[in-house]
Amino acid sequence: MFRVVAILVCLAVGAWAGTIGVAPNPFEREGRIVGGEDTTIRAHPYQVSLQKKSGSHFCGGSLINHNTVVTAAHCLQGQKASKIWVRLGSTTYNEGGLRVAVESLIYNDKYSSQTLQYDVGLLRLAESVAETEDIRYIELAKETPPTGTAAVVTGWGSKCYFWCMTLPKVLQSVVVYIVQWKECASDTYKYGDIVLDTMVCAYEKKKDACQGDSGGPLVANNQLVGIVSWGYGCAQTLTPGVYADVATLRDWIIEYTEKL
Ligand code: 4AZ
Repeated sequence: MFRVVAILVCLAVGAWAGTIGVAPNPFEREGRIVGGEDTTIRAHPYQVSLQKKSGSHFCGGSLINHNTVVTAAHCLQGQKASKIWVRLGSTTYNEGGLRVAVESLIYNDKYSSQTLQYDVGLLRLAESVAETEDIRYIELAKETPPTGTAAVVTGWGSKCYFWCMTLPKVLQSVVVYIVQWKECASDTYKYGDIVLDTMVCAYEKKKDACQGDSGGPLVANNQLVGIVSWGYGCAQTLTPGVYADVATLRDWIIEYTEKL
């Protein structure tokens, strides 16, 4: 999500977020999760791409059972299920694997676009999807891992904050380290009290999630720990990526997976 500093950049580059990955542009460069490397869907088979009908990628997500994807509320606000497609089982967001329609969506009614609390939502797929080597359901973390735990964030989002206007076609991954919300809100980092208890941070110098990774998975010990949510820019010093905290939001996810 764009916040404060990000808003200025957003103004500077116009309606960039809306055209991410699709518009040809004069500053074209390869993009990816900041500081990451090419990976495969087989290494992260729970990762999905949320797409428009046109095939443009707009957010990530994680498959949690045969027909449910967890993503960020801010990826779903103002959207219609009938206008979203999900690509699963492909290293490249633009081809391969399965492309499935969405039957319904919901996001946490406590989600606030001001504070970004409760940034969690669900999609019900129009088809049931079986597990394969390239498609797997991921377990939800029951507890937030301790600060310092290694975690991996993946996605087809931007490689850098300025002048990275196209998205990588190949899935990117990067290792970052958990920072629990209270510590993330401490003077050690730059956010202060805007980091709240439904959030968990993850940090590593010069490595981060970025625009287009939103909604995607932060995974530790083979469990979904976080949902890419927001940050001040990407990979800036002492400004961790901020994620929706799956352990805190787990009861909501389980309840609404049934009600969806
Ligand atoms: C975004 O705008 C976004 N560096 C996602 C993640 C981060 C920043 C922005 C974290 O979707």
